[in-house]
Amino acid sequence: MSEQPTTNRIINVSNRLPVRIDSGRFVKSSGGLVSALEGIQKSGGGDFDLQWIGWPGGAAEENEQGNLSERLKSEFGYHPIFLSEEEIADFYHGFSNSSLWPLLHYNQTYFNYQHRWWKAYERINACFADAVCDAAKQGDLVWVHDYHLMLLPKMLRERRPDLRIGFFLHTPFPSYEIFRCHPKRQELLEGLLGADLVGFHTFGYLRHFRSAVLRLTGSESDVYTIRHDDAETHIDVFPIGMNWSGFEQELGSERFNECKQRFLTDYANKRIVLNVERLDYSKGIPQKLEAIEKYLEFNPDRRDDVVFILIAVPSREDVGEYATLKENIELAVSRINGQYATISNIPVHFINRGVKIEELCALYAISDVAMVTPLVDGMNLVAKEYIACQEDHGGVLILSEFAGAAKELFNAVMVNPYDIDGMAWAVGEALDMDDQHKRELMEPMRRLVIDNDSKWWARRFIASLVRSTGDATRDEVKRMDDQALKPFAASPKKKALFLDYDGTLRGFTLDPAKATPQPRLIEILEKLSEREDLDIYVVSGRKADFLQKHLGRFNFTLVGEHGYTFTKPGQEPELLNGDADLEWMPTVREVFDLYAASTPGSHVEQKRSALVWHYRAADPEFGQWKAIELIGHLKEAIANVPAAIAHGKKIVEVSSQQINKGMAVERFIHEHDYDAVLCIGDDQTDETMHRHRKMGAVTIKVGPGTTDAEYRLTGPDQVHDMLDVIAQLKPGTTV
Ligand code: ADQ
Repeated sequence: MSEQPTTNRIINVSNRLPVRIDSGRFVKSSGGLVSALEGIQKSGGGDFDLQWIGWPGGAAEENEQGNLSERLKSEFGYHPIFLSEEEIADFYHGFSNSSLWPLLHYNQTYFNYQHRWWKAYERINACFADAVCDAAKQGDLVWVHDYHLMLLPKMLRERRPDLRIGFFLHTPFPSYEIFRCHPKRQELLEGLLGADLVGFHTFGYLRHFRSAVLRLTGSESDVYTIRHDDAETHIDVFPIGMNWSGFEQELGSERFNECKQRFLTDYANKRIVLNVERLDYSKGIPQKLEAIEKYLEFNPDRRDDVVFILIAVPSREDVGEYATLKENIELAVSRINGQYATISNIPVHFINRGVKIEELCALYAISDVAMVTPLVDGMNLVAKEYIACQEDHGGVLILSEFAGAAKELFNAVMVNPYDIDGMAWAVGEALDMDDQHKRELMEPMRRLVIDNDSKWWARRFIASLVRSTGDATRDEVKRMDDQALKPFAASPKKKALFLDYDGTLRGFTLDPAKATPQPRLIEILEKLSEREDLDIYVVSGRKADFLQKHLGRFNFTLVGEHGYTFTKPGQEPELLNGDADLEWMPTVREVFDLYAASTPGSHVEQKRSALVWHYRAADPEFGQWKAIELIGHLKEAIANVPAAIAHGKKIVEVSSQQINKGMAVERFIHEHDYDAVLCIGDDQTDETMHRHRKMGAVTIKVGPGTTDAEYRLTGPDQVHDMLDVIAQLKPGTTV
């Protein structure tokens, strides 16, 4: 995993470059991301050099690509990814905009999927990975944007562990119930988990992401960190801001003033309700038009003086649903205008194209009300831009509760965009609000929007990325390496291996009974059991009969129930401490049975010296809550008895305090005069074995988490590799 960033270079990766090619000429766009990134670049007072990788739009002929690529690199420092017509259809219109976009915006009806699109999505993400790997130097920061590139973080992680990878999702992350519908849900999540840091606009999206990760990959998390395999992905909330420096400059320009004066004359004696958005089904335009219709129906006295300006920028016209939406909007607009136009006023001005920046600013500045009413929206910058432009004019913002911006713009008139009557009523409330009240509402929001602009957003994300390290195992615990095996290689005398089973020799399965040794492990164990200089102990929480059944054929001592039972090769099971006090068991059994009955998917396992409540097959979040509740319950029920409560991996276990793995290890070490000892285990119960580190044992923790062990391995696969090395060591040699 990535080390501390060693360079001050950022590779910014987004589907689109901020430039398009028009008849061989480059037309640069000054979108929000461009301005946001200025704040972190050396040229804008920041610390970083920036390179940008993305698609310049359109389909360039193959023979032109080399030349275009050279020019984009030399003129702008951009690395273009060219797409063919077919790739645009499958990757961009298909997978990205007809498959991902609808689900990310809670629209299952418009969700489409074709396997061909998925293959293109994989392929194009891999092209981006190639380009990043070519451009990135050792230790660079990479910032990946949005849903078009969800597989990229993992692809980069696999190829370039030295990079520090951040991902920001500009759309919502929907509830698990929606996200789970996607046929490639698992792959998409795993793709994102390759990042060191994943950012969202709101805490709600972050919460949904955590829940989807837990349910689809089993990886648990706390508020800011997801732990998976040998790594951690940090997650955090970074609400994007608007491009204040760009707007501030525009608001001070002559062309803006001219425009504003012109509009003030054009709309003299009118009240303006402004609507600006991409023509997208997530923006709730039909619902908004219904509300406008209702307002006009019930307010005949306002039909002469209220104008609803509806600017809808054409978007994704190659996707069928967008064409249908446009037709429906046109129909609704002509119906409303036909019904409610007067001789002196046409109520809805529908403009189906983008407007110039000075026109947009002038409209923001003079409009009495802005209606931002998406059905769902990652953030919505129009709301923030409108507020920023209210320099001397106390406008009112009507804002959908379902826009990410609603989490910040606390003084807006909030509406539910599905409540048509409520929206119509909000229009009246906003238009009739007195001036003093309007200013009181607007001013604090304006300060917030300007202070937290897009540059601030980019700085915060990058600062957080610099701090994030996806390496869960980077602490004082050393990575296990061949050097640590020296005692085993050097000594020809007797040595002992104490091996935990679940999570160490074998990965977890939903049904614990199915976690039996697999062929590679069996092969390695066979080799190990042939070594006469090794005594091998499997020290597990499992019952003696399970261990006997699956490992009894080897020449090992099988220690069960965390040390309560042990079976030497070819002998009958014995008890390590037959005098242990187990009187607490019936009380615990009663409590466990209660929780098993009230938690579907959980069950109780009765051992001779312990009781275990398993919840691996229960709903993960519900299981976790119940486990915490159960532990509280147990602490009261069995206070002052010699029993220990442990919250393990999807289990709660109560076992005798008079028995533990460490005691078992100690006994066997005393019985024999071992020249070297190695203990390895993954969970809390194994920590009692790791105490033998002080006595010179080589101690290894498997997976993330705090430990007393000296070394760490990431999971069972690495354990197998290490055991394989041990099995092949020639006694008395050096490693
Ligand atoms: P969008 O869905 O495109 O972005 P939004 O945040 O509103 O939505 O940004 C639109 C931008 O386009 C604004 O900066 C606006 O000024 C501009 N714009 C809109 N209509 C225009 C018009 N008619 N003429 C000129 N310019 C116009 C996605 C997510 C959002 C998220 C952003 C940023 O869907 O939820 O806020 O990314 O993360």
